[in-house]
Amino acid sequence: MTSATGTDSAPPDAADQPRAVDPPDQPSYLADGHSLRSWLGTRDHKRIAILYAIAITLFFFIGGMAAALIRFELATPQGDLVTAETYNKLFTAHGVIMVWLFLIPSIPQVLGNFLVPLMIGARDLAFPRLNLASWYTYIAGGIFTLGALLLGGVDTGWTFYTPFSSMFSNSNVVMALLGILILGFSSIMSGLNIIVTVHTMRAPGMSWFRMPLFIWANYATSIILVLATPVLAMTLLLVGIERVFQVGIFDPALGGDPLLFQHLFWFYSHPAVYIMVLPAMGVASEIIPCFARRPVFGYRFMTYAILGIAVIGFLVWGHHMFVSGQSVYAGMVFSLLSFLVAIPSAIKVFNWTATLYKGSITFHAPMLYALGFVGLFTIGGLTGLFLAALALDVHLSDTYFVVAHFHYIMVGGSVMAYLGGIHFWWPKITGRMYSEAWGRVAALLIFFGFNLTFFPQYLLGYGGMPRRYHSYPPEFQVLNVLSSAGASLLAVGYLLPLIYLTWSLFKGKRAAADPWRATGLEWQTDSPPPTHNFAEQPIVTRGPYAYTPTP
Ligand code: HEM
Ligand SMILES: [Cu+2]
Repeated sequence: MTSATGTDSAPPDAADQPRAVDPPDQPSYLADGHSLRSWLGTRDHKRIAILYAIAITLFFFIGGMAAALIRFELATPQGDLVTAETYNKLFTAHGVIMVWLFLIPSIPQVLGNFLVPLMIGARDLAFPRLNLASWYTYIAGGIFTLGALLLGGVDTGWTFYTPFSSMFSNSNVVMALLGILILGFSSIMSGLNIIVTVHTMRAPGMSWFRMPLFIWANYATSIILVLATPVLAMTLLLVGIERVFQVGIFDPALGGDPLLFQHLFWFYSHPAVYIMVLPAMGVASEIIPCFARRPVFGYRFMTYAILGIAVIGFLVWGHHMFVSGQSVYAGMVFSLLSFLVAIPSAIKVFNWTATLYKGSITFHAPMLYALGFVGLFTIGGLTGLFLAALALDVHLSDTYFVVAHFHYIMVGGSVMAYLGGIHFWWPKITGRMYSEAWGRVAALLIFFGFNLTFFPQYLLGYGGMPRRYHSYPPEFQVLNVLSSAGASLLAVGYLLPLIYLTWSLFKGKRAAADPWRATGLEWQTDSPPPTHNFAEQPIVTRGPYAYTPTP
């Protein structure tokens, strides 16, 4: 391996003193064709990552608009802005878009697609055409799903509980189910691609335990994607069949079993929450060592924890059904198993913290996001334990407490990490530096706005405010107003990166190959990388995270 090793004791200082940039000897992937065709027909994983980035950003802001309307409605106790029915359609649109069109593809399809080959020293993913097919499938599913949500709407919630969804709802359920079904195929294609790539395309010397944790995280996520998504596809298909052909599957009036739906749905959807958070953990594991100038504490344990989460995550789905009427004994087992899944998560939090210990920490924008991720994920995880306690969940189930719990993990955790990763790898992806000052302002604003939005929701839920209603008793108004105010700040916080990152594309300083003095393979090629990633095949001679602290 070349250079990079010599400089790793210096703190990252890219924003303050950019290093000289050597002229690249090969044209970058961005310069390799400028026509629309060269983008829409590309097989380059880096370009496909950008196609994904554009699409998910669009969906993120559409989903965000639904959230804004929800928070406007909840600023007053009366249901005065929209009707109850429209409100149902709004939270369904918000949930469906954010889960399937944004969170599931976000880190794996954008950062994973771009970085997995670079980080393991490969020229591309194993199946470049499948990669492009996955993007087109995603777009087709996205158009279908969005069409269902906007043309008439869907009022079932993102969970599509039967028999309401299969027999009683008068909304666009079948079209939405088909859209999500198509999106599932995209997930499976990409999952397979990553699995085969990690198995077969690693550079010489890159043994399993020399792989960066981001690769481990994406690998484990891909296994979940491939194993769990077919269950969702089948379940949605069954709902559609019951709805269209009146075959009794879930509706008790036709001889079906509504709990069967909940079992099948959560058998996918609990593992799916780890699809959303494992890649985020991978991002944090790259950023924290770099800005603490310390190797990850307990690398092996981190890999075992990732695998542990992926496996145990398949065994806890029944914790979503404590009040559904499932047997108490099943509930006890699911409660115990849910506590178990917290152990590997806690190991990770402990190890990130221990990585910081005695490090030379600098608070650049990516690090602010990564630290925000750790804190908010921890709060989300701990409140998950409240919910996993059988008796407590009887009180908290279907309240705002649950809403706060999963937003702390999925928004405080995954979205923070996604933004952290975008900031960390932005110089590599685009070849440009963004304004560090604005980066820090946005990270702090998002952190503050996030907490103001969602912390009051824990209190509301604990006080008994149920989720999914468009009006509420007046005593809940103060906390709801705080939450809506926080949401406004958060919206500004999310718009800021859109502005200064776009600006940097045209006016930002040119980025060096390794502006943060990071040690991963992806930093050893140009910024932005040439089409085939590396001028010569990298040979790996050491583990990841060869950082040493500055005295
Ligand atoms: C320490 C690990 C975790 C535990 C013990 C845990 C526990 C729980 C429990 C018991 C519920 C059901 C509450 C109810 O409906 O009454 C729940 C809901 C939920 N959790 Fe977690 N959770 C954990 C981690 C996560 C993670 C990592 C995510 C996402 C990335 C997540 C996302 C969700 C979502 C989306 C829901 C609500 C789904 C809905 O009803 O719409 N959880 N959690
Ligand atoms: Cu769960």
